[in-house]
Amino acid sequence: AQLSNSNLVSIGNKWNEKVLNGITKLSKDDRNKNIYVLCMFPYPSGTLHIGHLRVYTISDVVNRFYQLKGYNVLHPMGWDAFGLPAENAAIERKVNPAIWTKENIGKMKAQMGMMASNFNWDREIATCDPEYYKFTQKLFLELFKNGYAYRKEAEINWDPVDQTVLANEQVDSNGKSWRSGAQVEKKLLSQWFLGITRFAHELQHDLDGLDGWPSHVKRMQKNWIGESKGVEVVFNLPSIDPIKIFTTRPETLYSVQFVTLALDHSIVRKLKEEDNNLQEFIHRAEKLPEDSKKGYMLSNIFCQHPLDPKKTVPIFVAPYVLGNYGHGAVMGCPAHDQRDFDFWKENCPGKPMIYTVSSAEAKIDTSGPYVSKDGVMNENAGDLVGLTTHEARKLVVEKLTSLGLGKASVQFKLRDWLISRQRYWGTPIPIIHCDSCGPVAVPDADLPVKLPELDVLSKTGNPLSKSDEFVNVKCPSCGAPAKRETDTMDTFMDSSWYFFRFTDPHNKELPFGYDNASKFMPIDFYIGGVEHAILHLLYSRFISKFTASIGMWDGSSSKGEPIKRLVTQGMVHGKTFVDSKTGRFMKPEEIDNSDPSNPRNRSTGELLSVSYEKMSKSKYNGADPASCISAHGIDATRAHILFQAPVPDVLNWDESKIVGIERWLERMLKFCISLCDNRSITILSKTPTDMNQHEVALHNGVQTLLSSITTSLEKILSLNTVVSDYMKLFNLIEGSIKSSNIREGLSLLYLQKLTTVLYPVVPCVSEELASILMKSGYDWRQYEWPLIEEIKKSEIIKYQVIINGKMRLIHEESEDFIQDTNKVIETLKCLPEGKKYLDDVVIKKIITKGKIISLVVKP
Ligand code: ANZ
Ligand code: ZN
Repeated sequence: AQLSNSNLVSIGNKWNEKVLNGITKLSKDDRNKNIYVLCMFPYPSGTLHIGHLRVYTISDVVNRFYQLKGYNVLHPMGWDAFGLPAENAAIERKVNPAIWTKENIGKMKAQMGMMASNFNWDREIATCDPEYYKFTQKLFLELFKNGYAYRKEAEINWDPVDQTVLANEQVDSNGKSWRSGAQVEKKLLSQWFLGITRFAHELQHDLDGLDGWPSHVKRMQKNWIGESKGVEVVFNLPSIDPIKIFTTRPETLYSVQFVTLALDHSIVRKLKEEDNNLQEFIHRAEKLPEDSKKGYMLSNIFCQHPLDPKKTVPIFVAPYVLGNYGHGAVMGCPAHDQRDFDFWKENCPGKPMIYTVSSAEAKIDTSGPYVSKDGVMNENAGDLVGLTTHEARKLVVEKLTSLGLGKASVQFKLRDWLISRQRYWGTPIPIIHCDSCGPVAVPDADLPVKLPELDVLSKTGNPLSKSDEFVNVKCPSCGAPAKRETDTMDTFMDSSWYFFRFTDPHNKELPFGYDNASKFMPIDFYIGGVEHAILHLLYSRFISKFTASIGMWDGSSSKGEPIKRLVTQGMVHGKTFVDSKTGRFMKPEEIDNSDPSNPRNRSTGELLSVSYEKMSKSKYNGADPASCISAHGIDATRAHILFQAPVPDVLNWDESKIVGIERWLERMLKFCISLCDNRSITILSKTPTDMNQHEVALHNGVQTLLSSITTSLEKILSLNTVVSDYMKLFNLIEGSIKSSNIREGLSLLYLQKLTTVLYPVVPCVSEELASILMKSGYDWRQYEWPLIEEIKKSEIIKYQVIINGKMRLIHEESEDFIQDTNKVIETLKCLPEGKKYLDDVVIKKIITKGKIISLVVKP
C-alpha cells in the first residue's frame, strides 16, 4: 500500500465539481472555432480500468487545452452497450440484459466522475437505447434502399460456443473466434451483408490523404483491404463457359501448365452433378486445410491457351484456390510460383516444368520455382524471348486485350461485411419477409423495431426466433401474413456511426441533421486503442463515406472520411511478480514489499522476479484507478499516467513512482502560498520593456517552455514532455524568486501563466493555485492560454576583466555591454571584486575586444 497524500486528495475533492463542468459551454454561433475531441466509447462492463483512465485523461487534456484557446469543444461520452457479455451475464444470472447494462453504466459513470474528465454529458448516448437503435435501423434501411444491404446464402463462419455467425474480420489467422476463442466452423446460411466492397477503392486510396493517422494503422488497413493490380485472362474451353482467372504475373502466361478451379467454382458445381469421383473429392477436400496441395484432374476436359490456341491445358479442382478471391480460378505456373510448384510436385510428380523467366546471369535451377518478378524472358517464352519481364507484361496485356481474351483488373481482399447475428442483445434488423414481396423494409413510422422482453434467454439458438409475437407480423406492403427478420446486427454497426449521433443527439426525426454533423465532422482528435485499427475504423470509414454519398452530411472537404487525426494510445501493463522457482504468479498478499526494489516471497524470503505484463486476473497484476485516485488525488494520478510514457507506448504502471509527481505538485502549492504571503509584491501586468539581462534570460526560458508545451499539445500530442516542461517551467520561476536581479513582480507574472497552462493536465491544482493568487489580489485571465512572446536577443557573455595585464575577474553581462565604455567602467567599479582594483586609481586606457575587457590603471 502506498502512503496517501491527503492534501492533494482534498484539493481534488474541493475542485472536482467545478472541474467536471469545464470552462466553456458549446455555443451555437461561433462556427469557425469548433473542434471535436473524441475517445472511443467504452463497453459498459461495470468497471473502469486503468486503460480507460489513460484514454480519458489524454482526451480531456486535449479538450481543456482547446477550451483555454477559446474553442467550442465537442467532447462527448457514451456507451457501446449491445453485445454478448451482457447476454451471457443475463443467461447466467437470469437478469434482463437491459437492466444489467443500465446498472453497469451507472457504476462506470460514477467512476468517471472521479477522473476529472469534462464530458458533454448532455449528449450521452447508449447504443442499446431504443432512441438510439431506432436510427441504427434507419441507417440500415438507407443502406437497403440504396442497394448496399442484401441477403445472400453464404458459407459463413459459425462460432459454436457463442452460437452465432462471425464476420471474416472476427476470425483470427488460426481460424479462431476473436471473442470466444472457439475453432470456427463453416456453415451455409442465408445472411445479411453490407456492400462495403463498393467503396473498396476509396477506402484504399483515401488513406493516403490521412496525414493525421499513424502510418502503421494505415498500413494495417491497406493490407486488410488488399488491393491487387493485375490482369483478367480468359481460357476458352469447348462447350462450357470460358474460365476467367486473375493473375498479377501475365508475363508468365507461356509457362502455364494447368488451370485450377476452386471447389465451389460454377463449372465445378455443374460438373459434379455427373461426376461421382469429383463429388467424393470435394467432400474430402472440404475438410482439408486451405494450404493442402491435393488436387483432382477433370477428365477429358481441357482449355485453350489464350495466346497459343493449339496448346491444351489440363484443368484441376483444388482447395488451395480460394472461391471468393479473384474469379475463383488460377493459371498454374509451377516454374514461377511456389504454391503452383508444390501443387505440380504433388499431382504430376516427375513431369518437367516450363521455365520462361530466368535471371540474365545464372542458369535455371529446376529444384524450385524462379519467383522473382524481375528477369528476362528465355527461349521457352515464344514471341516474348529476350524481353524483360516488365516489357513482356505490357506486351501480353496488349495482345490479350486485342484478342478480347483479357484486360487489366483490380482485385481486393476485402469482402462484404456480414452483419447478421443470431443473438438477442443487438439492434434488430428492420426487415419483414413476405412470401410474395420478398424482404420488405419496416416503415419509418414503425421504427424502432424494439427488442421484445423475453423471460428466458438461452445460449442455444436465436432467442428472437422463438418469440411468435415478435416473428409473426403482416407484410407492410401487401398485408399478407409475413415473418419478421430475427437476426440482430453486429455491434460494430452500432459503433460505426455513433460519432455522428453525438453531433445531434436529441434529433427525433433523423440519425443526425446535416448542419450539426457538418459543423463538427470530421473528428479532429480520435483517441483509442490500436486494437480497433482495422474493424471499427474500417466500418466507420465505410458508413461515413456512404452517408456523405447520399448527402446526409458535407463530406466534400474530407472525401467522406470521418477522422482527421487518429491517436492510438499504448496499453497499460501491470507490475507482475513471479516466484522464479515455481514460475507461479504471486498475489499481493504473498509479497513482502518492505524493500520495494527487492520484493520477496513473504513465506520463503526468496527474491521475486518482476516484469510488466498485460493486466489480467490470473496474474494478479491489475491496478484499480479508483484506489490510486483516492490515495493520491486525481491530479497526481493524471500527471503520473501522462509522465510515465509517451502516448503511443506501453505504460508500465508503477504506483510507487507517483511520489515524484506528488512532490512537484506540493512544492508548487507551497511556493505559491509563501509568495502570496508577501503582499508587498506588485505584479507586472505584462512583460516590461526595460528588462535586465537576468530578466531577459528568464523571459526567454519561460517563452521557450510555453512554446514547447503549446506545440506538444497542439501538434505532436507529446504529453509526457508537457509534464516535464511544466516541471522545468516551475523550476525557472522558483529559481528566479531567489535572484536579487529579477523583479518579483515578473516571477509572479510567469507563475500566473504556469497556473493557466497547468490546467489541461492538473485542473484541480491549477484551480487551487489560481484561488491562492486571486485571494491575494492577483487577478488575471485565468482561462486564457498565454500568447507566446518573442524571444529577446541578448546573450550573456562571461567577460574576462584584465587589469594591467593580469586577469582579475570574470563578469557576466549582455552582448551589447561593451559598447559603452563609460558604462563598463561604472559597472565594474560597483562590483565588490572591481572595487578592490579600481578604487583610488586613474584609468589610463580601456580596450574591449570580444570577451575581453582590458584596463590600464595607475595609482
Ligand atoms: C499466375 C502466377 C504466376 C501467379 C506466378 C503468381 C505468380 P495477390 O497478389 O494476392 O492478388 N490467385 C489468383 N486468384 C486466386 C484464388 N482465387 N485463390 C488462390 N490464388 C489465386 O495474388 C495474385 C496471384 O494469386 C495470382 O497471380 C494468382 O497466381 C493467384 F509466377 O497467376 B498468379
Ligand atoms: Zn407482401
